[in-house]
Amino acid sequence: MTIVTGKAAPVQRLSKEHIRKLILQCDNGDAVLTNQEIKKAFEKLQAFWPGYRARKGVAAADHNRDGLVSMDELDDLINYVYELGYSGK
Ligand SMILES: [Ca+2]
Repeated sequence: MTIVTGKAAPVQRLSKEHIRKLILQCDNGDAVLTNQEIKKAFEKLQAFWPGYRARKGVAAADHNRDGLVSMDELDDLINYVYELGYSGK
């Protein structure tokens, strides 16, 4: 079996710093991210399924299982978004 390694031309991937700013823009100021706020961030990223991505993102980052992403959990949410490889516009 031949493994195809050819890849499309690299696109400008969003940096983690950019993702952090974008996510924090969606926070209502209480420094805790709800599913709705994270969904808004994915809408900004033009995700195909923002609601689905928000649920997965919360699941990946919500270590204390309160259904919210607090600032000490934010890095894991950023890593989740980063691994999806969104590109800038
Ligand atoms: Ca949490």
